[in-house]
Parts: sequence; C-alpha cells; structure tokens
Amino acid sequence: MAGEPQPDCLFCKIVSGDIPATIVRESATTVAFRDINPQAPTHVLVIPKAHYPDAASLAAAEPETAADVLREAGLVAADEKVTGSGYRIVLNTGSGAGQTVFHAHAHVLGGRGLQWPPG
Ligand code: IU
Repeated sequence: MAGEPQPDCLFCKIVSGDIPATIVRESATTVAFRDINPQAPTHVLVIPKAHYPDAASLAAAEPETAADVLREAGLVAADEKVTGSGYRIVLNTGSGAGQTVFHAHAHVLGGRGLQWPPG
C-alpha cells in the first residue's frame, strides 16, 4: 500500500529505529537527522515517516505531509541558526539529479556560502 514501510529502504529503517541516526527533530509525520556525509556545516535531512520514492510522489499522495516536511525544514534552519545567513532546501529527484536514496527527503544546507546554480 502507498506510504507503507519498505523492507529494503534505509530511511524506513531510520524511522523504525533499526538503523541509528542523529535525530535533531521529530514530528508526528516526519523525522529530521544529520546527513552522514555532510556537505555544509548544517546538513540535515527531513524525511516523511511514510515511504514515497521522492518528494513529488509524496506531495501527490499526502500533500499535508509534504507541507510538514517543508515546515520542519524551516524549523531545522531556525534551530541551527542559519535563517539569517540563508539556507537551501534541496529535493534531488531521480538518479540523474543525484538522488541516491529513494525515500523522499529534503536536504537542509546552511552555514556556508551556497553557489548558484548548484552543480
Ligand atoms: P540524495 O539526495 O538521495 O543523494 O541524498 C541522500 C543523502 O542521504 C546523502 O546526502 C547521504 O549522505 C545521506 N545518507 C545518510 O545521511 N544516512 C544514510 O544512512 C544514508 C545516506 I544510506
């Protein structure tokens, strides 16, 4: 069923606690944890607890949960004190765009200068 945990999904295992992560925020529908390979001083991933392969499919199926992910991303930025300097929310979608984990997630990047366009 759509949104159900997938046995081979690493982020579903972080949600269930079967794989450890440094969790910085949690809500009824989301978990936020530090990226294991940080690309900036602040690099946190916000994921829905429900399993969808990418952000667009999450938004199509559960728009309120997609909004929760974005709200939590903003709260992470505030917690990390990067709202003043600016931060970036990234939704890599598809392997050609660099997506490597096919459980929807928003990267929250901040704490350094960020170039545009991204690579
Ligand atoms: P991507 O947008 O799918 O490329 O992002 C996946 C991110 O998940 C990437 O930045 C990894 O470093 C990160 N990550 C993690 O934090 N913990 C894990 O156990 C795994 C990946 I697997």
